[in-house]
Amino acid sequence: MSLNLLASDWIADQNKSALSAHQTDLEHALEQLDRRGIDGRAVIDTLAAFSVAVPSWALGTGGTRFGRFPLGGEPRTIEEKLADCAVINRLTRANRTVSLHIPWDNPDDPQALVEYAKGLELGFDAMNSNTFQDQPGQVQSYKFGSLCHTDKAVRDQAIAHNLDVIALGEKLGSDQITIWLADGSSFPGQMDIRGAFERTESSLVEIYQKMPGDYTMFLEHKPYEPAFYMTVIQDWGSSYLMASRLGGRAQCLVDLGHHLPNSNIEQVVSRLLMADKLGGFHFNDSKYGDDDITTGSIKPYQLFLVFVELAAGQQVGGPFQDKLAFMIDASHNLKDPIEDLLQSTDAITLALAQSLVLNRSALSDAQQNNDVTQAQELLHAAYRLDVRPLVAEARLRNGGALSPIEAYRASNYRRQIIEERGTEGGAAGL
Ligand SMILES: [Mn+2]
Repeated sequence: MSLNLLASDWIADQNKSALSAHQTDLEHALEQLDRRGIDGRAVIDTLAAFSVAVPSWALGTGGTRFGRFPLGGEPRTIEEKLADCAVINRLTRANRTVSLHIPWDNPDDPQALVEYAKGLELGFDAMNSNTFQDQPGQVQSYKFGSLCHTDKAVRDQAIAHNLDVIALGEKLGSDQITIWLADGSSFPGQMDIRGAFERTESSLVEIYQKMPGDYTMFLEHKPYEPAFYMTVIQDWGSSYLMASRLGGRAQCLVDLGHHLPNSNIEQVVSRLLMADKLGGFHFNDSKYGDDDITTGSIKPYQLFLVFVELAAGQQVGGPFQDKLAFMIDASHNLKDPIEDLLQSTDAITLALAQSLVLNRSALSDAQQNNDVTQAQELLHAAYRLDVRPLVAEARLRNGGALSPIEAYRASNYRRQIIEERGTEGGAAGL
């Protein structure tokens, strides 16, 4: 299989020509950090331990409701999706898990899939259920909602689906389920606002109570779309309320694109962290709505500030990975999806690195003394420092590529999978 091209020795070979320039850049970066009293080696250790899950649905070409322009070579099966994820992880060594979407990724034999994934050095992250669209042969329709529906038979079907996803997750070694609460209404008066929340709550309580003891439920809020007037769980406040009513194993998940324009997402992150209700992230970026475009392509400073809040909550370091679920949630309609995910991973890791080189005690002093200028200077000093050599060193140390996109292009992987898989699309699920 084409994966052989991306074996470690091939990547090491690709790295050779850029190695000496990288060493020079790294030494310079470490020197700069040293002058500021920051241990750059410790930063690299944290970066090398970091991993963000790749979503199975992002390997195909996404589209808009107006059209879709497949690139070719899209994975046709869950095995092919995992093969693409493995390529990404071999290049970055920072995407060690995959987040599956059910029923899009329903495996015939879960145990065989676990073995196959292991062979590719991949594990499974949070499972995603889907009650926002009707599947062929489905008895009840989700046209007017799922967990919030007025008809108990529809709610029961949605509850049963979520429990099926949890049971499958158990077989795959996942202990988390992300429930995107897409239910809502498109017109004022269509839905009893309070009743819809209460019905959603009773449905989630049933799922929560039947969840295995080691399982965590993530609630994913969103202000609008697919519904245009209101979503039942529209923001972090409703999400926090619901998660609190459910209990300690229910957490809030922050999808960066699921906020109204100009929302202060880093503040949302801080609040949820403080309340011990932050479960994890869906990383992406957006200009206007839930655009699901490449992380860091529009608001890299916001991404940095989100990581600054995580670092302030002492989520950085050892417990960082255990406490929070980091996932990319993207959809690409122009770029090669693999290149897009490489760029997103790079942006996320860079933001983490920038947050780690922030002089936190000096910032704390500036805040205490109401020295506004100095506070801003300190943030900018961290944000504008070129931390790319640290991120590259973390990749190199883990056996990844110094320049993931260059190595990916040199491998001709896309050309090979177009030959193998053809030019038809469909992997994005919709
Ligand atoms: Mn999401």
